[in-house]
Amino acid sequence: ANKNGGGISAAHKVPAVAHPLAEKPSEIASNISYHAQFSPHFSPFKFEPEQAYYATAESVRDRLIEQWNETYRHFHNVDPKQTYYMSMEFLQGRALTNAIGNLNIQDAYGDALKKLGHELEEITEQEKDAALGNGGLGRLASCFLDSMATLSLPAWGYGLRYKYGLFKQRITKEGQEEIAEDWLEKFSPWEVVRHDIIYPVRFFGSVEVNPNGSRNWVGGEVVQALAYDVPIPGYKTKNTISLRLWEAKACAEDFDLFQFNDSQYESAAELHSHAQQICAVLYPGDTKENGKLLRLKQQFFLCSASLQDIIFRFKERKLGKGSRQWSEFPSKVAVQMNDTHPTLAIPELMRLLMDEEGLGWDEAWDITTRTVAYTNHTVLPEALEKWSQAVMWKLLPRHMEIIGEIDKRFIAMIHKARPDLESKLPSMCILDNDPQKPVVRMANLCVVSAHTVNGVAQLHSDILKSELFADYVSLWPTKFQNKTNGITPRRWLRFCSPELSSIITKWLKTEEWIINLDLLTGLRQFANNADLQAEWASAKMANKQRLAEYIERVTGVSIDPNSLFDIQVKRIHEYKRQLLNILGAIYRYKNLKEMSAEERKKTTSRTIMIGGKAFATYTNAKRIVKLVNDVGAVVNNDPEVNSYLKVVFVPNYNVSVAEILIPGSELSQHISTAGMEASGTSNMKFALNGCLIIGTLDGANVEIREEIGEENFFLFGATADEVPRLRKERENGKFKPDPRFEEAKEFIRSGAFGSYDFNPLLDSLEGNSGYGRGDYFLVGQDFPSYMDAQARVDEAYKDRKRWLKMSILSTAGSGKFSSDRTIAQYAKEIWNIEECRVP
Ligand code: B1N
Repeated sequence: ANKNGGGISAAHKVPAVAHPLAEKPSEIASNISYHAQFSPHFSPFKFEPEQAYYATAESVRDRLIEQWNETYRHFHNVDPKQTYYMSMEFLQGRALTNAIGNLNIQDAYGDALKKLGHELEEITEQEKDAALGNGGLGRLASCFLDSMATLSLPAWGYGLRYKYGLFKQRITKEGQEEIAEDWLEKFSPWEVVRHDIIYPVRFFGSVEVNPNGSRNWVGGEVVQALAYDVPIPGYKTKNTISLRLWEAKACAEDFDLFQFNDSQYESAAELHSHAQQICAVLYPGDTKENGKLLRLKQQFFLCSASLQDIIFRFKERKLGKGSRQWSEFPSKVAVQMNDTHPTLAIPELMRLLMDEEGLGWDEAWDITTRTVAYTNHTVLPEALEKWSQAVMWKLLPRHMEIIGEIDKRFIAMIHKARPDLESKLPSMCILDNDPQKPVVRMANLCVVSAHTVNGVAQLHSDILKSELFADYVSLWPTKFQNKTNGITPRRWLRFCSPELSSIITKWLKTEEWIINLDLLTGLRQFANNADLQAEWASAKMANKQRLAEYIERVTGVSIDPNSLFDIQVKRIHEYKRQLLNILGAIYRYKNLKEMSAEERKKTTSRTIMIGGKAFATYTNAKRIVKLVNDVGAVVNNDPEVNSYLKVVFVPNYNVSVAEILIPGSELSQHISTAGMEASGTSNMKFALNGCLIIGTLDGANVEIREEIGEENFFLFGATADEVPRLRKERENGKFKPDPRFEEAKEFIRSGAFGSYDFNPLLDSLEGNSGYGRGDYFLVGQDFPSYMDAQARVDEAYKDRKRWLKMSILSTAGSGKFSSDRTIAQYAKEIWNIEECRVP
């Protein structure tokens, strides 16, 4: 049963306490020492960086708790419409620098730690990344939370508290090795468990029909969802919102003492171990899906717990305000589904409204469809979730009934209202009843049920309307929107590059750009100014030096801060074309080898850094990791060329590594096959940090190039609308490869990079058909224009003034890509929510 008594309306409230916040460094220092002594997690008297980190984090958390509670109370009293961002992933990274920065107490904490014999920078590096996400989709969710808090919006995040986040990547002679990352190994100072917020979540069982015809889901296995809250502070606002993460627990009664006493230890604890499995690991796929029952359980667990909590709060806030109508629900609640992963929110909200609250179908459907909205993040066919109907019937029998009914009513509506679309029904309806493999198409369920469907960059949203969801557009012309992604300027400029930030503040004569990023356009007028250029160059150099030290520390490779720092970091995927990058590097190496010493001196020295994780079972992605490492081993140890070229694989790319790489970058590669990268978000982070982009017309690259000017963007490659024709032409044997492309591949085949068998990788670039074969991603097609663009990069870098101007213009043109802009658009155009600022 739901023993939930949480929330704000308990009969006995915590009396108000005056908690004087230390302001002076000496007071802060004693507060930190207090935590080290009285919130002990280690043996006494130890105050190494690790202990100092935990004590500092707890001291900062105390400050957050006050404004956090105030925010909750303010939302409760004002009772505004609130958004719930539901996501299977949040890639939060570290929290300490961000919290200190948002509270604007860097200097005081820096001084306090000095008094205690520590450096703030060193202390912050003790923190483990919270990596409850795979890549762009999870990091976007975290940037969105930062912006929701900063814009003082009534909004929350809901996710899962995975014990093991994204794996740690280690590079061995074999290539990538995955190691479990236990981010909670000690504990996280940023989470607060809410023992009073707990909901039952059922799996399996059956549907019971009551005499009055109503239906009930009974039996099966019941797991408890327990809430852990993480505070999300806003910048220059008191508002501190919550990321509520659910943990799965079995009930004490589920432990079978009788069996245990009978020495049947495993079966006695069976339900406990089932519950523990649910939040054990983050699904490690990014754009690759496989039908794992456990993943479906995770998804349902998130949806059910979150919706029960949302309904609880909806009821709680009505208290003292007379009666609340269910019809008010959509004007109090907006649910945003981050991709199809939380699609089960749709049938679960229907079930809760009908079976638990007694509403009829029509009313429940009206409420559900006015509440939920869906964001699509990919058009890759293998990433579109399809669940086996048989598995769904077993795990969620009541939800399958509801999904079947939604589908039936959708089909009936088409027959009645749009007979012209009847021929499209087989691909438009929700259930795919293919007798070989009957599945539920989650994206179709979302499009049919959500009031709004959006893509994440203009090009991607256009492709959704013209291809993936084309058939629905005439039915619901206003349902489809674009919301170009964004990134938080706090983490991705202000805190990761304090050097560049102070220069920007100095030249703009205001710090306002941190919350109004469009103000960066004010830098344009100074792009040619020699003083700004000199300051800009010295900030870049400082960041490059810090990056070089990091690379040397983790790889042992020493790199030259005077060379051009060229970076590609993202999940390893064939469509992202790290292979194009490394083939280009190989050609460059071969070319350098063939030059005279004199000729070499005239070239632009480069350090090419590539980093990213490969899905553990994605063989070709792992081969790419291996190839980059093996090329690096040869090139970096070749005394003839290694002052002109280095190739480094950056191990274990994650949020905190990105915070070192991005500020130190000068060129970054965003080179996916056009039409395949929905948006990309690191492209925005690099551009914001004055890093130039070499890229295709894909995802948000298109808009970045528009904003910063085409003369400041190294463009190459086929366009999205040319891709289908080019693939056809290849299949018909019409493709003539560039000799440079053939040479680069031949060089690998010759064994120049060791004895590992790269042939399967090279073979994927040959032939003429099939996904992943016949060069589906058009590496060969784009290779010549890529090499030409790289030659333009080399030329541009020789002209320091021109390069610095381009770099300044890149930052100046990045204002649009603030997640504050993105979230303001969601708030206005999808959620219909307004600012609710704590006074
Ligand atoms: O979402 C990002 C985009 O910027 C990227 O272009 C896009 O690739 C990324 C299944 C995904 N799309 N789909 C996923 C993640 C996990 C998973 O299990 C798919 N990630 C993206 C933000 O919009």
